[in-house]
Formats: sequence, C-alpha cells, structure tokens
Amino acid sequence: MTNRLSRRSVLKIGSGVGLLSLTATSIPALMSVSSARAEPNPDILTVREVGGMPTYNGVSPGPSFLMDPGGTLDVELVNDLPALNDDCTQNMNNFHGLNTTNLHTHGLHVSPTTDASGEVDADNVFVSVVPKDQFVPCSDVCGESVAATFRTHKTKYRFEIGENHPSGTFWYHAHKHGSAARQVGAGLAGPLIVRDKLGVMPDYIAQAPEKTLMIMNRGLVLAEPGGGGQTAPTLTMRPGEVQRWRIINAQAAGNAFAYIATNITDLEVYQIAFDGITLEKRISVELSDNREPWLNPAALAPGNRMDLIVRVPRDAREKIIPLGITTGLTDLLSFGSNTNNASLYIRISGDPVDAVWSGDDALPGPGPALPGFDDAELPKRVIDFTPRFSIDGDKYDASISQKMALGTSEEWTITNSTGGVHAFHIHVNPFFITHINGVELPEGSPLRRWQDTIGLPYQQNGRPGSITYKTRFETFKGKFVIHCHVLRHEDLGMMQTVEVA
Ligand SMILES: [Cu+2]
Repeated sequence: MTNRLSRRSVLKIGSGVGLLSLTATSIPALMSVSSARAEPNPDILTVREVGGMPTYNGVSPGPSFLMDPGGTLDVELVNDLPALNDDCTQNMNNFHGLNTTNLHTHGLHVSPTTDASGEVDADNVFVSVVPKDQFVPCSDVCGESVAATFRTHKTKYRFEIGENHPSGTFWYHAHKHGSAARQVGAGLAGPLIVRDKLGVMPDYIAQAPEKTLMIMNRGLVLAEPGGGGQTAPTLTMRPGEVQRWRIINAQAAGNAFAYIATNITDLEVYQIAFDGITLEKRISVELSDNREPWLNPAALAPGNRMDLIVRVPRDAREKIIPLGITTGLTDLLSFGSNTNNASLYIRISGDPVDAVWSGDDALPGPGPALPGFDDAELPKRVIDFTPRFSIDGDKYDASISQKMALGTSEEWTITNSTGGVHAFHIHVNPFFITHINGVELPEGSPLRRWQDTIGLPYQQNGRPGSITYKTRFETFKGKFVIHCHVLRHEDLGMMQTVEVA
C-alpha cells in the first residue's frame, strides 16, 4: 500500500512536464533529427472513451513515439475509462476486464519486468492498469502474486533501448489479457519509431519523406505524428519523388494477412525492412503477389511491419493510382480485394523532381546487435499451436511453460496443428527464420530474415504447418509471453508464459 501512495504523488509532479514534451517528441521523423536526448521524455497516454470506444488521448491511432538508439521512452499511462469491476469475476481465458489496460512496446528489445522499486513498469504485460474509481484487488482478496500485478489508474512506464538497438518501425498497443482484442480493435495502438543513426542508411532512404500507415480495423490510416489520422488517405507524389512508407498491421479483428494489391505498375516499390529490422538488401515488391501469404515476403500478419521505399518514375504522367490493402485467407474484415475498393490513393501530380536514388540494392542490414548464426547445432524446442485456442494443448495460465537461460541460443519450431491461421509472436527477442513447412529457405531468400511475429501456415492434408527459427535470449532476464497475434485468440487462451533466467 505504501508503494501505491508514493507512486501517486510522484505522478502528479510528472504530469505537467509530459504535456510539453509530447509536442517535442512528436516531430515528424522525416526531419531525421538524431541527437541523443539528455532528459527522459515523459509522454502521457490517457485512455478515454470517445463515442463508446477507448482511445489514446481522444484519438486513434495514438501519437507516434520517436526514440533514438541508446534512448529512453517514459510514458505515463492514465486509465480514464469507466469502472467495470469485471477483472476477477470471469474465466481468465474469456473476454474480461474490458476497461482494464496496460502497454506493450511490440518488437522492442527491452526489459519485460518492473523496476526494483516496484514503481515503474517496462514491457511487463502481466500488469493490469484499472480504471479510475475501480476497486484495485488487494492481496487479502486475490493473493499476493495476483495483487502485485494490479496498478491504480495512473502508471509509469520506462523503456530503455541499447546503443545497438535496431532502428526501424515498431509499435505500441494495449496487451491486457482478456481485453487486448477489444482495445486494439478499437484503436489503442500507435507507431513507435526508432530513428536511424546518422550516416547509416543510404542517402536515397535517409532523405526520403516518410509516411506511417497503419492497417487498423477501420481501414488503412495515415498516422499523424501527434495522433489520429485519415482513413483511406491520398498521398501526393511528384514524378521522380521517393517516399519511405512505414506500414504497421495493427488490425485485431480478423485472422488475416494483409498485402498491397494493385493492377497498375507505375510505381517502383522496394522492401527495405521487416519488423523494424533493416534487410541486407532491398527487394522488389510485386504489387499483386498472389502466393500463399507465408511465401509472400510483403504479406503482413497481424503485428508485422514493413518499410517500403517507393519511387515514381521521372516521366510519369498525372494520374491517381488506387492501392488496395487486401486481407487474405479468412476475411472477417476486408480492406478491399481489388483496386475498386482502394485503401490508399497515390496522386501523381506536380512538376518533376530529381530525388536522390540509387541502383544499388545493398542495405546496412540488422546491425551488430543481431549477428548471424554459425552452423553449430542448437538446442531444439517444438511448440504446437493446437485447436480451441490453446498452445501445446493448454490454455494460458500463470505457470511457466518455457524456460530459457540468459545468453543462450536455441532453434524453435512452431507448428500449427489447426486448420486456421495463427500469428506467432514472442516479446523481447526477435528470431531469424530458417525453414517454412520443414523446407530450408535457401541463402538469399527474402523470407530468410529477422521477425518478431510470423503468420503460421495452417495444417493441410493432416500435416501441421510449421516455421523454424534461430534466436538468442539476450540482455534481459524475466517472464514474458509468446502468443497468437490474432488477439481474439490470445484473449481466449492462446498464450504461454516463458521465462529467461
Ligand atoms: Cu490464433
């Protein structure tokens, strides 16, 4: 109890600072500012209802958070939703605690725990931040370990990333078990961008204006730096112009993969990063790639991100190009299966420009934090996504299902013994894909890359689908989770607790 009181008083002092620095940290990334910040930058995310839907600061998506390698992001999460008191009353693997929230930094290599004082959380998704005026369960009622995960309606978060943290497109979203699908589906999500170190990216990328596009349940949204954004936007590009698009698949309702579709070939499109990690070389993107999504390197499962560099030919004529964002396989929602139902329009207009460009496909790659693996045999682990929203046959509980040793590497095979599509995601440490359905990806395959989320092939003809990867458990001890990023499935129990010790 003493801890809670002192936390409250600290937060009151901090909140005035947050409003000021929100503006300071929300400058567009295209200004390529890369000076390290001397001060922590407390931003405030207030969860409140607008039209019956939870929002961050009254808008959706939330503001874009910008970080530099070696930097710190301080966030105060304020839960101003109405009290529901439904946290402890229902089966934990059903939708519950619908107005209780928390904060996850998807893809960041950060601590998964709470700091030693118990006052400041990092990427700890076991935390429950209850609404203002809501009963906070205490240890007398629900036991010490459960009570320790509850937070009053204002909670401090601090995320610290290392000097060699990959620069790229990440995102943040609500991750409270039982309300994740509802809250992320409503729009409790926002971009989190780790800026490139100066001089690392080729000039044609470093100098390109940037757009952040979020695939949300309401459609494709052009995220504004301060929060909010237009659905089905029009991007104007001049002949010869180059833009960098950061695309985040933040949808929470469907089982779907998303990919860009158009039958018009006026744009040059290259993928330069996936899940926030820069590729070794750019790859040309086919804008209507109809392969199975796990064989299409530009398909995004829920949770995936990709960065594209897009160029309009110098001699292009004035026109509007509709791009559909198609969701494949199962279609609880659809953003348009053809270009008549476009999600995004590119208006080619204005005088030609001579934007910097390069014919060289080479890119800086993931950087020193993520070296390759040698051929040595690694300890193997198989984890099976099983029917009725379970993993290895069991629904989520607090017990530790996988235990790994800090500093070790392992090879994991994730199988899918269901006929449905699931998206495997692990917190804290990304992984390097080597096999799909048991077939080794050849050296140079665009699918042989680092990811933190991957859509699993489904079972076909009685054979489970599978992906195999190598990974390292580096830097951080603690408990975190693996789960299906079809968040409805996660809320229904498709999650396991894992621990690095
Ligand atoms: Cu799933």
